[in-house]
Amino acid sequence: MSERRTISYSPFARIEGDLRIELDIVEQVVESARAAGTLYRGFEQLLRGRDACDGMVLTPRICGQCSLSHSAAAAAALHSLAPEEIPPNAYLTRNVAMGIELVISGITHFYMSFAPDLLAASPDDPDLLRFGVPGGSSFRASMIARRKMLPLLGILAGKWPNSLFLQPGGSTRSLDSSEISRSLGLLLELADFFESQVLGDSLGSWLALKREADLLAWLDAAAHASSDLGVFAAAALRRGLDRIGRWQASFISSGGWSTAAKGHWLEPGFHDGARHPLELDKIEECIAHSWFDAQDDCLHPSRGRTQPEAGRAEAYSWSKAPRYGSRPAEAGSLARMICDGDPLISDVLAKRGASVYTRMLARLHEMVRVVHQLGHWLRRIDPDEPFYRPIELPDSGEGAGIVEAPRGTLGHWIRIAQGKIRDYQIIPPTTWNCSPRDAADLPGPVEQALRDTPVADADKPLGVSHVVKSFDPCMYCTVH
Ligand code: NFE
Repeated sequence: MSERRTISYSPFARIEGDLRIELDIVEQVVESARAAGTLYRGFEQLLRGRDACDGMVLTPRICGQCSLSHSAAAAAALHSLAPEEIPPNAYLTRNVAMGIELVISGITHFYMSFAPDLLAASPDDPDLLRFGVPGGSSFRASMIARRKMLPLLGILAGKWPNSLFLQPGGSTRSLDSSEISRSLGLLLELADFFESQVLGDSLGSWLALKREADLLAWLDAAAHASSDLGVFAAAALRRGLDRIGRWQASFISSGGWSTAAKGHWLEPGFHDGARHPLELDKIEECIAHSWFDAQDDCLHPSRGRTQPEAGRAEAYSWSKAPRYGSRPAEAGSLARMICDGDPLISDVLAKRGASVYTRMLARLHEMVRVVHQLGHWLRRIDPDEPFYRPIELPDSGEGAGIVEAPRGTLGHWIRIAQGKIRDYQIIPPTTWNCSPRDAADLPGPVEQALRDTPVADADKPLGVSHVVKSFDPCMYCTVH
């Protein structure tokens, strides 16, 4: 008879918030998984009845990692209620600030959350000692680089987290030319960290890699092989991280980082082997297995409801289950790179699937792309032009603000009447990724990606941890 058991893992070390993973394990391999957000928060209920603009103050408090993203989505949702365009400077400063938030988040995730597990899996590997927390040389360098980004956010946003500089009319923090120069200087220090520590190469040379064969040849050079990315790639492939965390992925990306009312730096889309235009009408949130009142199972967020009902027997998570055209979708760096048709990551995906390795490589690669792009946006800011335009909001109406947060697509849907919030619905990226099953019993992306993960030692489920952390879950955002 085959050995079969169910094990629950919670909490997970070094992830944001409260996640429980329940696994059905047969012959030391995961047969099925359930991902649960075990904390209830209630931000959507908190917002009901408040002033229309309160979302910009309250929703950044959902999370310290992506507070700017929530603030940008809240401001964009209000802006969508008004016809006026905002100045180009507003888009550019928003993009730079959100790009920095993405890089801070990505550095934190790689060095503080993911890489220490590589060392834990092979504690005698001298190459991996650099990833030790808190003493490893790479860990220390990453925390210094991260800290240096905070003054840059101080210049751009006034403060971080929980800045109020993004408003429906643009940015209330105008930059003068000396602040732009200082920002460019700080950006050079960030680029230097990526070149000397992460890549062992220039940003430009890395960005010239277009296929997996280029990457493998690049890894042959000693300076690249001994960089943090080189050591990660070798360790990940040695451990078979290209064979776990795989699922038949569909991807969602809003493109993000718009530089005008229309037009994104990255192509938006829904990708299921081919890219389709992103149609926001196809988004629904289902609650068949969530602790919410289930009068209507799946609703578009503009009609969504958040009515907790803790007693439901068939439910196992405080996360709802977002679906796109009834299908689960992965959000995040890998999704953005695939929807954008990034040649390197698309080729790695074709060869190695939506695996732990591909997902982590996509996050590192995207950070390099963003760091490279930040200078272009900064240099396009014109200090003599406005950053803000006063916008008159209507008393009633409904709108949506969709942005790309570090972990993926983030949407805020707002309905106001007589200047007050009637309804506010939020779908953060980890709600996409860590969603529970839906009414058709379709598991969410993390649940599907955990299938077939070997669990040789149930007391040390490192493979499970690699898979879960490759999605960089933030459960505070998930359950908001
Ligand atoms: Ni709480 Fe957040 C998520 C991100 S949503 S970290 O999930 O990135 O803006």
